[in-house]
Amino acid sequence: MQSDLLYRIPSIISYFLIKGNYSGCEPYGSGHIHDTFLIRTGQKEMPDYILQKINNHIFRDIPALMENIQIVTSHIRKRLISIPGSNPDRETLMCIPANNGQLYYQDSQSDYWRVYQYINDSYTYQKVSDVHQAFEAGRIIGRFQALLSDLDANLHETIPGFHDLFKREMEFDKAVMDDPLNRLLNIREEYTFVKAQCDKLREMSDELHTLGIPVRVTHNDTKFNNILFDSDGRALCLIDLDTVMHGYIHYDYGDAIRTLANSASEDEEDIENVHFNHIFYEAFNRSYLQEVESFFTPEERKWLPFSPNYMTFIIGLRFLTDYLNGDKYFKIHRPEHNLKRARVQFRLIRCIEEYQSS
Ligand code: ADP
Ligand code: GN1
Ligand code: MG
Repeated sequence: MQSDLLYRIPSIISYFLIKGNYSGCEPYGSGHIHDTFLIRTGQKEMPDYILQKINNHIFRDIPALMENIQIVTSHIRKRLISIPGSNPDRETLMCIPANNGQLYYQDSQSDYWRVYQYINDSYTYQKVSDVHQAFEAGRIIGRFQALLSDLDANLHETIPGFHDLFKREMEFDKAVMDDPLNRLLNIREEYTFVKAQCDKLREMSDELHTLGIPVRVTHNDTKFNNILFDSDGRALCLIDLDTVMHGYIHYDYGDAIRTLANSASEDEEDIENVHFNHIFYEAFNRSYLQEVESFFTPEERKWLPFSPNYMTFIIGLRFLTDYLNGDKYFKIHRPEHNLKRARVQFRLIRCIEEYQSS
């Protein structure tokens, strides 16, 4: 798929206001959603760029999506400028406009494209390798929320009900009813697990909505590989801002723990390798809680410890629903990939529960 796109890139990139000349490109990263390319200018003094073909089956309103990203990155940039020692060019994404002034370009095949300045000397990881990385992840996610805690803006809901348990359960129930590929017979155990978890997590979900917990600006996709690190192991910023919208801080906290305290990767084949790494969890908490101290409320604290269970379940349920529906949402690389991804998440929930009751 990406090789079909490669030949279109020199023409696409010519519509964006990049500095320097295009000298080559290559597929980049391992996201599940977009097609991402690194664009090289080949000139030392000129930046490189990230070009993305935006998945517009998932994100239906691209102007609204890009408007959210622009609002959020401009606000972060403004805040960073007043913080001594910060480097706004490396600590938030920078959108590069197209030559018609818009932050995206729609080509003759109706595909949407966008460009970010490439943050050089930066790295993403699928798995945490040491305590310092976990600590840095907590710091950068807490800092992201703190920097946005004073943003008063009406953001678009880029994916309605993204982390809504009720909606995700309904989607699962529909997939079970439709069962277009007769896969239901492969998920007997998972089905029972899903129904039991929905009953358990409903209380948290209801209370988030009724307890007066503040709705803030949240990232909503804080998996560990959406954090950019520099070569000294310092976290630079959160990337992948498509789902930045109004939400509860629990979503970001929970999604981060789901990925960084899993001793295996999301794509682990052998679920026996999935364990909850409480050392990484505790390191994350130390820095995260320090960063959010200035705005965090006691009501928010109440559900924080359970948000890893909630988010791990929501993502596992989405993988399982996608498996039943025929793998239409998440890119897969092998048969039963989404089923196996769901099993990893469900096993992780059991490990988290064991840790919590110990
Ligand atoms: P997806 O939604 O498909 O996960 P991302 O926006 O996370 O897409 O981008 C995919 C990968 O591209 C990231 O994991 C990261 O390695 C790289 N990346 C994205 N933006 C930048 C950037 N501005 N600078 C450096 N690397 C980037
Ligand atoms: C997707 O874009 P990416 O790969 O960071 C998904 C997240 C899931 C994640 C699971 C817009 O994230 O919600 O948690 O996969 N993003 C969207 O790996 O659905
Ligand atoms: Mg990503």
